[in-house]
Amino acid sequence: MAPPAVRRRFDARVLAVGPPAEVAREIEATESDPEGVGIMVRKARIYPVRVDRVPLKAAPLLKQELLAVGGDAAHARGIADHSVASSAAVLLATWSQYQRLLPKLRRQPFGLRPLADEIEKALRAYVGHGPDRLVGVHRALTLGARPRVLGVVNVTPDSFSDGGSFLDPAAAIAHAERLVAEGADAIDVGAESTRPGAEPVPPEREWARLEGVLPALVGRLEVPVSVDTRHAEVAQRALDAGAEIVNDVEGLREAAMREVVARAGAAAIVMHMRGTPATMQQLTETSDVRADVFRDLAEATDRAEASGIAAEKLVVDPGLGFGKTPEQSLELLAHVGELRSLGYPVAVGASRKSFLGWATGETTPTARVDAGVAAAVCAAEQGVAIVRTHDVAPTVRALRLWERIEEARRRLPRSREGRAAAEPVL
Ligand code: HH2
Repeated sequence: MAPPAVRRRFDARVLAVGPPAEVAREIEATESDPEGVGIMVRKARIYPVRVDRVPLKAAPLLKQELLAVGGDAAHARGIADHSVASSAAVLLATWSQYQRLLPKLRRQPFGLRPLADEIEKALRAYVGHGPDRLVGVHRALTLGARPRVLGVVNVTPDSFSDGGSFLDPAAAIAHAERLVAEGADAIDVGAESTRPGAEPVPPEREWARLEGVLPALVGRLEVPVSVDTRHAEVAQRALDAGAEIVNDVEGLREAAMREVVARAGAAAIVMHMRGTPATMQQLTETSDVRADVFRDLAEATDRAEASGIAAEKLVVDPGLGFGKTPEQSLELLAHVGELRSLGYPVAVGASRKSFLGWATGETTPTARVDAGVAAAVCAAEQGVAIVRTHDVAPTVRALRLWERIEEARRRLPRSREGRAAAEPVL
């Protein structure tokens, strides 16, 4: 049935607004009472929150309390007939509704108090700006409105996209300098390919490749240097040589690696991977890749903090392409912003990867540059703090445009009330 003909009198327009500051400005534009801006901004958007393993007795109470504040919650049908012991749930509420919900949940039994604490922590982390600096051993990487660009230098014969190009130290150093001139905010140097099925490189050989490059970069570059390694011995040597960040594709799985990072006071990128590069593509089976990656990264960062690494030194990364099918990598990229709920800055590396080829039909890594740039913008839209890329110049150009667009979105509201509303607090 065709919709009825409507004579346009009111110019009804669905507003493409996101951040609270933008909503506040739209409300101000109606000349509404400034007192009301804050109240209304908190009603403008629903924050769906997923929680797992909600006990049978808690789930109906949770739904009831949400309904009482005007929100809702979805959980397993089996909660009603007691055929399940627990359930995942998706909570649907505005900021204003969470403000009323959380104190009520804290007065309830069956684990609803710790659940309220976790929901609050996730919401605060998600809407917050995150830290403004990632402090390495000596130097800091300033984080900001636009993602910082981590330029890749692979001192390897066999990396999937540039293997052999920079095995010669002089070539690697010149490449790193070029990437910094193109706008890289930090340089990630690696000497072991971790592409699917790659031959492991013994730590001595890995360091032998880095030795002629990494210390020279520390001396020459204005930007922090990160070492891409899964070996504690190599990380130690790199940190001794002045690296600031350890980028571990095994997510600080090894106690020895956590000790090295903690002792040095280095920053660390905790990347998600199941198994090892040799086995990971046989480990892609999962019913919910986002839930798995989220939980694994939460556990990995808990372990890291328990080993003495300060929370503000950590960054999380979903590890696109590492033990993931192309569909799973795309799903993770599409929702990468939800990792902000963990409370750490998020890094993502998509450039030239085979899932981009799967999506675009480009079979050679160097033909996937544009797709990698698009992936970086997709990550920027979701509040990712760091993008790791081989293609610094086009990525920086695209992110500069993105930053200008973002500034247009985040122009401050006029009124004091509006500005306060743009920084929601629970
Ligand atoms: N991807 C690669 C290597 N290291 N580190 C993080 N944090 N995130 C990533 O997505 C990531 C990473 C794979 O890319 P590359 O280093 O170019 O390939 P290879 O492992 O073949 O050297």
